[in-house]
Amino acid sequence: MVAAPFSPLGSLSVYNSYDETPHIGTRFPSKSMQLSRILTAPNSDELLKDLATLVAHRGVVFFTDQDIDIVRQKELGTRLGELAGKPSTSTLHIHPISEQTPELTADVSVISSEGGIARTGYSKSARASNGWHTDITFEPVPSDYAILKMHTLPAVGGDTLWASGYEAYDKLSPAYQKFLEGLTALHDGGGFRELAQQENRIINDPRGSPENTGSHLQAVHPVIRTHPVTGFKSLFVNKGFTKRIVELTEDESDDLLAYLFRHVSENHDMQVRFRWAKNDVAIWDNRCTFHTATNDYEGLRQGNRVVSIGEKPFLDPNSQSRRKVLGLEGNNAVSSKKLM
Ligand SMILES: O=C(O)CCC(=O)C(=O)O
Ligand SMILES: [Fe+2]
Repeated sequence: MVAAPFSPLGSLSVYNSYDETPHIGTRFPSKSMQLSRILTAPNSDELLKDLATLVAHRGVVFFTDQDIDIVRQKELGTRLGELAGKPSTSTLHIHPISEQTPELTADVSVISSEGGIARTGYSKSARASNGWHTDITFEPVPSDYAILKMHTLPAVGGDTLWASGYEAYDKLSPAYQKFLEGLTALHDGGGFRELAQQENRIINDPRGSPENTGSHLQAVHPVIRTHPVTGFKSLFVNKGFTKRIVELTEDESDDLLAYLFRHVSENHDMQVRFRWAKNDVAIWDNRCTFHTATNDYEGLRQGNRVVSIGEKPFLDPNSQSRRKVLGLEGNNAVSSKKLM
């Protein structure tokens, strides 16, 4: 029996939208859908709660040619998490090395081809897939939602890719899933520590939660986490920040992490690629996705990002796989018969 496909749109079904791929990404193609108007609508709480649920299910949601300004973008970041039930102590993230300019504030990250956060550790000669990451997982209380508005773009290139952590979990064999559920991993923001030292910058502190303090920029999280909004299990290690599986030897950890990073970067059936146009907005869920920029362009590319802080990652042993709940076909585990 196949379950009816679940629609997480709720009150947003009045707007035209489509799924970019089966497992990740939904787009609102018309600029008549403006986030600025959703924020001020009489039923804004209902619309924003449904948007938070939609992003939690679909991983990333794209909006076309938005007029939202940075003040409203921050309000959106705050209200999405609040309506989705984040702890009252969680606010917008202040990046450890966020640029502070008069027009912007410490809780806005400037994403720029000119340098800063988005370029830390970048090397032109390195493999493009080295860029896969989930934002700020070195924080003890990491992010729930992130909102990026791109205002300056090259003529061509500079796409962003996202991958689904739900599908990354669901595609593993039951034996491997079970093994990973017993593990935790060390996440480390060493690149930002080094950049702060080189440029003589002070590490901002606290960073959106009373628990996100200090300059060590390290945290231990479960390798598989339960998403508090959807209840689905997601893979929660990323190439950008995860350095070590705590319970394994160094060699075992290196090999396992290498496998999991390849699992994310080489399975393009769990990815979506977005080609930006000026003033497009992407909202993604940092609890159940990975993403990477594409550094294939010439010229200036710039946007403003707001990252909000969610809850401490946890694994609820009774939580379920997304495929199971949605009635989608099972994973790739092979029966012993097929092996013979
Ligand atoms: O520049 C991009 O495409 C993505 C940058 C990024 O990783 C972010 O905004 O979190
Ligand atoms: Fe990022």
